[in-house]
Amino acid sequence: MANRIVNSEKLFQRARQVIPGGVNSPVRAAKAVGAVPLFITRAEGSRIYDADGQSYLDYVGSWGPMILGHAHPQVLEAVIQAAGRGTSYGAPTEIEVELAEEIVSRMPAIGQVRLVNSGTEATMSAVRLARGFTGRSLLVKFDGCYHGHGDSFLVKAGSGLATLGIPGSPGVPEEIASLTLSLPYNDLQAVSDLFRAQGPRIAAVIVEPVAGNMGVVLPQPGFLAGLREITARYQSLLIFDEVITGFRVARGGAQEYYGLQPDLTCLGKIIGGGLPVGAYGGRKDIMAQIAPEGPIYQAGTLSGNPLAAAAGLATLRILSETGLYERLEEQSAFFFERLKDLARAQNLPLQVTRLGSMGSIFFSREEIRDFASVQKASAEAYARFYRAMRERGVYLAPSAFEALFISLAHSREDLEKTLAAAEESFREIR
Ligand code: KE4
Repeated sequence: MANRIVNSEKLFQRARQVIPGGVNSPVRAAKAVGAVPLFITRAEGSRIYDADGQSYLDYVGSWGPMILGHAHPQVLEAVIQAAGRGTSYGAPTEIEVELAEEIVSRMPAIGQVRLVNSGTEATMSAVRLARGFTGRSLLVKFDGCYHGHGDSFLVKAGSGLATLGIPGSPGVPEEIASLTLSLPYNDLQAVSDLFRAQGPRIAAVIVEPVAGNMGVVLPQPGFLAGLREITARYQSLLIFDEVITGFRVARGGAQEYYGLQPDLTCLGKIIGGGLPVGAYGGRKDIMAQIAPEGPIYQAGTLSGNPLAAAAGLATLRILSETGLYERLEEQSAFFFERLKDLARAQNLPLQVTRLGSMGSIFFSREEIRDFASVQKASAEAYARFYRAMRERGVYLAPSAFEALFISLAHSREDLEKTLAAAEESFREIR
C-alpha cells in the first residue's frame, strides 16, 4: 500500500514558499531519489514518525548524532534540567568544561578543544588555525570528502554537492578555491607527488579518516599512516575530520581505531547528542594560538551553549558504559552481512562498505575505494531502492552519497524487519 504522504506534501508546498527548496539543508529535499521529503513530527528510539502519522525505522539518525537512538530519556532529562536554568548566558559554564574534559579524555591527540556550533565551524576554524600556525596557505583535501560548506571545502566535495552533481559552488572566489587541492581518496602516491612539488606551501591535509560523504569508503591499509608520515616530514598539519567518525566507530573515534594521532581533530554530531555542537582540538602548542590566548581569531555567541553541552555530555557518558560499542559492532556486522547475502541470493551486484555502525550499499560490480568508483555505482538504482524501502517503512538517506547508521536503539527485530523489506525491495527494483 503506497504510503499516504498528504500532509508532508502540503507542508513541502508551504515550506517552498518561504525556505529555498523547502528545506534548511539541501540533501533533505530528497530530490536525487525522486521523492517528496517526509516532514517528521517526532522520533523515539529507532523510529521516526511523519506528518501523516506513519512510522519508519530510521537509518539516517539525523546524519549521525543519534547513536543512542532518538529521545533517549537521560539525554532528554539533561536538556530539560539545563533549560530550567535558562537557555544561554554568553558566559563560561561548568558543563562546557565537563564536555571538553570528556572529549579530551577520549582522544589523547586532543590536548585542548574549543566548542563551536557545527561541524562546518569546526573545520573552518581548524583550517584557519593550521594556516595561521604554519604560515602557509595551501590545503589538501580528497575528492568526495565533505567538510561542511566553508569556502575552502567546496572543491570536488561529497555529501549534498555530490548528491546534486555540483562539483563546487558559485560564490567561492577563484582566489580561494585555488588554495584547495583535491586528490583521489586512498591515492597516497598522488599525495607524495604533490608534497614533493609543493610541500613547503601546504598548511594541512584534511581527511575524513573513514569517508562518510560519498557513501562510506574505507581507507586502504597504509593510507592514513602515509598521510601522517608525509605531513610530519613537511611540517604540514594532519587534520582528521571526525565529525561523523568521532565516537561513532570507536570510543576514541577513528584515530583510536587506526592508532594514529592527527595534529588537529574536528568533531560534531554525536558530541551534541542532536543539539548544535561542533568542536576542534589538538596539540596544545597549536591550540595556544587561538584567541584569546593567541592571535588567531575564532568566536561564537552560542558556542558551548549549556543545553547543547548537556545533551552532548549525557550522550558521551552513556556511550562510556561498557559493552555498548561491542553491541553496536555485533548488530552492525549482522545487518550488513545479511544484506550482502540477500543481494547475492538474487544475483544483484551490490557492494557493501562498513566500519562499526556506519555503512553504505552501492549498486555496482566494482570494488569501492574512491569517489571515481563510487560514481560508477547506479544512483538511479539507489533511488529506486530508497523509494521501495520507504514504502515498506524503512527510512534511508535520500542520497546514494551518504551513510546508513545503526543505533543502540535498533533491536534485532528492527534489523530483521529491515532485512525483510530489503529482500522485497531488491526484488522489486530488478
Ligand atoms: P555540519 O556543519 O553539517 O554540522 O557539519 C559539516 C560536516 C563536516 N564534516 C563531515 C565529515 C560531515 O559529514 C559534515 C556534515 N555531514 C552532512 C551529511 N553527511 C550533514 C548533512 C547535511 O548537510 O544536511
